[in-house]
Amino acid sequence: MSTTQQRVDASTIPSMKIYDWFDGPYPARVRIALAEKGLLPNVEFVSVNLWTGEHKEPEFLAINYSGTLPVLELQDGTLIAECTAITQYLDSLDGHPVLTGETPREKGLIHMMTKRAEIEFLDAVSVYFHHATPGLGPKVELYQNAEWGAKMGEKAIRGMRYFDNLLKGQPFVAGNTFSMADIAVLGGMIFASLVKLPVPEECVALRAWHDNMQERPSYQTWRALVEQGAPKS
Ligand code: GTS
Repeated sequence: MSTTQQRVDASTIPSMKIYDWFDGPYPARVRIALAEKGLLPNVEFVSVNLWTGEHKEPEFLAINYSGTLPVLELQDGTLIAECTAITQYLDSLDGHPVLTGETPREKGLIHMMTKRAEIEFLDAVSVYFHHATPGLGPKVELYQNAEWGAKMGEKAIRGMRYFDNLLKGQPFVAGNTFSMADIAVLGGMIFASLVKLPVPEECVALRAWHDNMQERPSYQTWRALVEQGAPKS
């Protein structure tokens, strides 16, 4: 990827709102992308409390039909949900680093690997959390299927093994450059750690990649935001 491009000049980018929850793994993906691109100062975070089920209330469902976080709101009122879509939007604002690819080949690979990270790992951890554990509690978890949740826990572990194998042969999830796909797998690792789904000992390449990811300033910025704790309501 080109290294000649400059970081986004944040002062030229209009302010945005992001509805999220401070330590959520999906919200983490967007917060890390924002930190990578130096855009955190442009964002006002609006807290939606997952634990009290605020995201399932009619007011929030009017913002995002899917009742999930995060959601980006632009100054003209446009609402963009889905981490990949939000990251794509942020990346299209210009600048460096590019997270979603520059060449057609990079864009295709990053899209594929991001989707794969979701299907094989992150979303599976999420289903495990909502079905095989108490999840967000009885007010939010109106239907639970523990057997399905356990299956998805197994799927997530298989996903970890898949990414471990992949990372034996390349430094980043979509090849030689850090991208949105790395952030998606990182989201899986963040969620797995929260729900105590252990990364198999033998996944040495995945663990080494994870160590590298945790050294990135964007990850550390995200962690610092989490450590500030839940926003006062
Ligand atoms: N496909 C969506 C995306 O990529 O944005 C999934 C978003 C998602 O599941 N977000 C979680 C959520 O809203 C937030 S967190 O679990 O990471 O904190 N979950 C609430 C629920 O009830 O499913």
